[in-house]
Amino acid sequence: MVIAQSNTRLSSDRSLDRDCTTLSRHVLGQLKSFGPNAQDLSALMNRIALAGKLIARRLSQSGLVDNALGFTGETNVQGEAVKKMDIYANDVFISVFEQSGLVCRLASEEMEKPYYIPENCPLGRYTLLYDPVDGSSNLDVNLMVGSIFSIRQQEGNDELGDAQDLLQSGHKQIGAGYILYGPSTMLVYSIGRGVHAFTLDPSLGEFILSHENIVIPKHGSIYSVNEGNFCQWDTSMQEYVRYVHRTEGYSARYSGALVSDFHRILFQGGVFLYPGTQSKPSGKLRLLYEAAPLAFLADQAGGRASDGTQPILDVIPDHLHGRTPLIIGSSDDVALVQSFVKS
Ligand code: P6P
Repeated sequence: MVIAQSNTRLSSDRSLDRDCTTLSRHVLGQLKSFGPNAQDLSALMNRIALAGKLIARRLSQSGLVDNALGFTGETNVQGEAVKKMDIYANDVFISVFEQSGLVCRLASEEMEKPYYIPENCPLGRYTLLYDPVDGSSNLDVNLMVGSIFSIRQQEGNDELGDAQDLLQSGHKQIGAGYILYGPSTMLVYSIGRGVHAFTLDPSLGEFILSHENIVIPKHGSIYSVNEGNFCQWDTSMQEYVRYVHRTEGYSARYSGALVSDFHRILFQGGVFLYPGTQSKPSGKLRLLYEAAPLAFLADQAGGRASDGTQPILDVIPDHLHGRTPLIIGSSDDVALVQSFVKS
């Protein structure tokens, strides 16, 4: 049979084209370039995707694999009990980047100091900051967890080896995103040109574009906060929650995993809050690898992220594991929370 020679497709099936919109192709499309910088960023996102696939695989088997779950018996720099999956996921990111030639440092919630790529490995100019498993308390009960990442460029040559150049505002981020390990594994990212979501197709072993140019609704019915801390909050936060309690149209959703709660708000609107408390005025969430990357996404998707008095992206950390109160989500809902802080 002779197939007519033409430059048009023979089938009108568009799903093939969608299935070919992989993460690396999308990044190059976003940058409209095939130059070395674009190729590096595309390769870096691909390595993050590989980390996500390895962690998703481990999570899917964790109930059946000896020593996959539970605590290590150690505590991390945050003073939190470390789970075996925290360590596994942390090492996954190191393993996928160590020989990549794309990064010079890896900074993680699980490591007091950044991991410097060894001299016998190729060096790159990016630094990856990440929370390898966000929502660890959900691990042993098979609930949603995620990984959060932030991409920065090294500035200067860090001659003291203390990564002081990382202590800059969130505006310095080149890109950011997260991987959500849920019913499907999704990777959501931005490199400053909108927010896009990819869904892992296990049969292909590829993240395929599923949602492009995501926009957070200006308002949503969801408010997401751990009300168990109510009595420790500043009165302004207590007043906001009292307002919500007496106003129709709100629904409380709180999963114990920031990535999961933010992901819902990214698609459906609403607001997530983790305020400071009297004993911990800076709250619990870490700025550089939790709040700032999600604030980057929120900003790109038309939402907002604040520490209650200023945009999260403006906040300059005083150290690598600095914490911040976080109010993030729909622009109208974040503004409403802030109005209570002002009053
Ligand atoms: P709490 C998980 O440990 C985490 O860092 C976030 O993912 C989550 O939003 C928060 O802590 C939950 O903290 O105090 O409500 O259990």
